[in-house]
Formats: sequence, structure tokens, C-alpha cells
Amino acid sequence: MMGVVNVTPDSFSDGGRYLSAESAVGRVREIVAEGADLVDIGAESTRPGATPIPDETEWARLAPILEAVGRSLSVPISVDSRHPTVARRALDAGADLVNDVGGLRDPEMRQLLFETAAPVVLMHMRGTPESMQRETGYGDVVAEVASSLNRSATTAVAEGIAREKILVDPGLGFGKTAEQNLELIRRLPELSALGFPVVIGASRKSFLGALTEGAAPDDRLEASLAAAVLASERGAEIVRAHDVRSTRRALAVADALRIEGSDSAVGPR
Ligand code: HH2
Repeated sequence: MMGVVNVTPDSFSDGGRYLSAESAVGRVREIVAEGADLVDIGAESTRPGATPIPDETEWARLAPILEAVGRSLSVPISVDSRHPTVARRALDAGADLVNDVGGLRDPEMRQLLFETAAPVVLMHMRGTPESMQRETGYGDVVAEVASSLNRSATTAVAEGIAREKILVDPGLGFGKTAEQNLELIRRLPELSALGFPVVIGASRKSFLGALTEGAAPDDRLEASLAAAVLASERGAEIVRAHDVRSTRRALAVADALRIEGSDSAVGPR
């Protein structure tokens, strides 16, 4: 269970809630107490259409939080950044892994991960957050996302990044239509077949609102839990979620109901 804290003014669901370092640190500690196995801290919104921000701004938002919790948290910290200079500073300040929504496209990011041997979440995204929703033309979305993730992982391994350090994520909502997001969850075993642990981030995303009478982001809990449980049943090893306590409880029941030895049985997340 990867719990999310966004220290941005404009994230689609929790933007502006944790702007002061004090409130962000409080939220980090709260989601650890609620059962997050991993805390993902992001300082740049990557919602569709978001304008990029300078690295310095991103780092200025992250620095005080990592200073406060970077070396003292009982669970690993992941830094949600596609910028190698920010990721480097975060790792230096105590982050344990990089959640790269840029999918290791940047050679400098690959160099950083090679040098530091930090684990990485390699997430699929076409284009950039500004342009991605204009790039939703796929033939078979699952096959194309799987082959793109595989290609990126192969490049990373060829450059010396250990295979065991790579996790993959289809990037729900990153240049995909609502139907494409659903298809990626339905056929998640095809992504697991790549041989990397799969991370899935459906939490509060707009394709869930579309299925629930247009519910607003903070009213998408039931929808997020349904997606988390089904994704986990289909092989996701890490579920990224904003509502940590509720997701943890839903996954505990799903785990207890899992049939041992079935194809979809997976290890702990
Ligand atoms: N989704 C978001 C951000 N980072 N990382 C991974 N690995 N997978 C995801 O699905 C993913 C992600 C978008 O959600 P959020 O952080 O809540 O919003 P915003 O980008 O507006 O800050």
C-alpha cells in the first residue's frame, strides 16, 4: 500500500491541503499510522493539462518535508518526480525510491538510478501531462502499454539498472481514456506477465467519477476501493491510494478472501 501526500497547490484531489510543511509532515505521519507501507510524496501536479513548474519550485516544496521525516520514518519514502535533479536531492535527503511518472525516458534519471541503485517505479505516460490527453490513440491499449513498459525497462537494464529494482505502472489517466483505464485494470495479468511487480494508481481518478454519477474527487472512495480490490486480485503488488485507512481495510478483506494457489494469488503488497 503506497499512501499519497501531494504538497502542491493544484493536485486534482488533495491540492492545497498540505501546503505548509507542518501539515504535510502531519499527513505523512498520519498515513503511516493508518498503515501505509510506503509514502509517496509529490510536489508537482501531473494532472491532465498541468503546466510544468521549475525544478527549484518542486524542490522548495519537498525539502522541508524530507528534512523533517526523510531519515526517521518507519516506512520507505518514494519521491514522485520526473525530474532527475529533484529526485537526486530527494534521495540525498532520505527518500528511498523514485516514482518516475516520466517512465525513465530521461537519460539523466537512468544515470541517477544506476549510480544510486535506488528502486524505481517506471510509469507509462505518453507525452507530458500538458499534452497527454491528446495522445489517446491506441490499437490495443494493454498490449501497447505492456510493450512500452518492457522496452523502457530493457533500456534501463542494458544501462546497468538492476532488474530487481524496477517496478512498473500502466499510468492510469496518463494519456488514456476512461475505457482504456478500465481495460488496463481488467487485463492487469498481462502486465504482471512482464515479470516486474505492478503498481496501480486508480485512487480518486476521473474515470471512477464517470462511473459514479460524476462524483467529485473527494467523493470517489467506494469507487477507488472497488478498483483497488480488483486490481489487487488481478495481480497488482502495490496499490497507490489517498485514502489509506479505508484502502488498507478493503485490501485486508480481499487478501483474506483470496483463494490460495489460484492464478491471481499474489504476495503481500
Ligand atoms: N498518479 C498520479 C501521480 N503519480 N504515480 C504512479 N506511479 N502511478 C499513478 O497512477 C500516479 C502517480 C496522479 O495522482 P495525484 O498524485 O493524486 O495527482 P496530481 O498528479 O494532480 O498531483
